[in-house]
Amino acid sequence: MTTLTRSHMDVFQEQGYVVVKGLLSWELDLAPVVDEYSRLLGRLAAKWHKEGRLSQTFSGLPFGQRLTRIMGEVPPSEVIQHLDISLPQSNIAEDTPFHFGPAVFNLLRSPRLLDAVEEFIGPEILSNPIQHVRIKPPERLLPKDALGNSLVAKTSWHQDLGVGLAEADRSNILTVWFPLTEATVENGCLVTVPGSHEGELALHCLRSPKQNGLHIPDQYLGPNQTPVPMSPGDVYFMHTKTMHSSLPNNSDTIRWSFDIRYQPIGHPTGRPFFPGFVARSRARPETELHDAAEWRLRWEEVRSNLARNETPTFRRWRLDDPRCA
Ligand SMILES: O=C(O)CCC(=O)C(=O)O
Ligand SMILES: [Fe+2]
Repeated sequence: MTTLTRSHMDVFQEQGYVVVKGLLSWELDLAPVVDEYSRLLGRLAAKWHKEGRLSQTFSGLPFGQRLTRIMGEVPPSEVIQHLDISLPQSNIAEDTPFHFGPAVFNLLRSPRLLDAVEEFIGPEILSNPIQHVRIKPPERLLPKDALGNSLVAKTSWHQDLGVGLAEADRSNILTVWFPLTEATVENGCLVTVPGSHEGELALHCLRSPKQNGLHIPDQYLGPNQTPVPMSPGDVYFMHTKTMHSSLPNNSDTIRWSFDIRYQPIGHPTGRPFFPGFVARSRARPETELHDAAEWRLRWEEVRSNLARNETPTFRRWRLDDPRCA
């Protein structure tokens, strides 16, 4: 059973993205993840308070306010790495934090999500390892050095194809984005250029050697930049070449989203050093991963390998491209 219609598919083909309203269940898909993150934040607050890094644990506050207060004392880029569902792209150590919890794993395997994904890419579905949680406090409260981090601040214009390695240029990777809070123009919803998936991969420039902030220079962006406000339960499906960004959070509360990706099994993922998993296979159901602990273990193994060896590059763009000057 799926709630996708022919017209959703038509919109996706024409615009390069489509929003399916109310696809996810709050009770079954999202609430368990909110609970899991609330417990995680409680553990982190207790630890940092004990270490003298937090003035208090902020335990009486709701999740968003608690996180915002914590990010006021512990650097936001450090806090978000404890919550993210990926490793960073550089400086990976044995103890680099991340979050691979069972509620997130269940969300990645949600039958409501996978039924819809199957409509786009077919029944042999790999969970691509390019995946993030983004929890953005009001941007005015962020320290300057966190403004380039798109996990906590706005995201610059890009195509997801430009974020992975060129080996995945012909992979049919589907980006799936959904909010856990309202996503509005005020608090930093996505913005897209409808139809931009029909073009080529645009030039992406790097801001500085240190930063990872890829962006498409303004002159390559189309004129129809369209905000995409969404509510919890809604899911945005996007083509790899659709140009998109997100607005700054100018509200007083957090803006929380997940972005995950799926692709047909066997296509290159664009991040060969990170582990994907078979989320659904009608041909070989025995290859599906059903065990959250095993998922976490795979990432832990990759982390220790990458910590011991030189981190491979995830970048396909040259720092000194004269067109970026
Ligand atoms: O949520 C954001 O700020 C950006 C998300 C994004 O770029 C993506 O989902 O591909
Ligand atoms: Fe993106």
